[in-house]
Amino acid sequence: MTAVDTRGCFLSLEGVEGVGKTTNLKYIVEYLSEHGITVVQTREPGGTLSGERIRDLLLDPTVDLLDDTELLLMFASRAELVKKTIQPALARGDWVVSDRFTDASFAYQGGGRQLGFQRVAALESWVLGTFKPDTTLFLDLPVQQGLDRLSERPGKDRIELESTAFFDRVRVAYHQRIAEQPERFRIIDASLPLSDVQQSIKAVLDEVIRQHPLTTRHAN
Ligand code: T5A
Repeated sequence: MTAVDTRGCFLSLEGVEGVGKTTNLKYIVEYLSEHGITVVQTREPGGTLSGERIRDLLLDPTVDLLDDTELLLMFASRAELVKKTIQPALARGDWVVSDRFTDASFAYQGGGRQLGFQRVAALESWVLGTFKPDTTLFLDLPVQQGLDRLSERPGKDRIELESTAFFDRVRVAYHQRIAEQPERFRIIDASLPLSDVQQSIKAVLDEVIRQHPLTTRHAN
């Protein structure tokens, strides 16, 4: 007898600061729910009780961290999230949508902090094995436009205090990841008006829904 794969689907959202991930995460969760899909929404760093404490430490502008410490804490938060939330949800047949995942470590610590991809890949292999999102939506926007969108927001976290050159390296590193794993990524032009961005996201979601016909659906 052929085994039936009822595993849910894991989507991640990536991009440099202010590209609209949080705004569009809400849209994604609503769209999938309207299609009868049970969705677990999460974020990185964070998403678990311990992970949210690690997030507070990572983003606190008064805390000075070594780059290695920052990378290790990202993976500590990720280990908790994957084992306690993401993998159990997928095993139930639920979908998981995460505001950032491991690609952010490649982009921010590997690229932005210039630790290199190899060191991040070693931790990825140790903590996650081969586990990765099924599909990653990369919201792409010139760095300065993203930073401008955040300019009205009061206060900056520890990473938002970085220079434009840092975020330029982050964006380049994301594009390097996309070039290495093109089958997993969908690039969304985040410079367009929100309604157009959401049309592009909807097209990706429709494609992914078609690819996962066996996912358990709830009645609306
Ligand atoms: N990090 C994370 C690492 O360094 N390594 C890692 O491994 C991981 C996982 C997380 C920080 O941690 C770093 C990356 C980050 O620096 P965070 O608070 O989650 O911190 O930061 P961000 O993920 O960057 O979240 P932001 O809230 O800053 O940006 P978003 O979520 O991308 O943007 P959003 O949705 O809040 O939108 C920003 C503004 O733009 C408007 C929105 O209304 C909002 O005002 N907007 C648009 N305006 C015009 N046109 C559109 N299309 C728009 N879309 C949104």
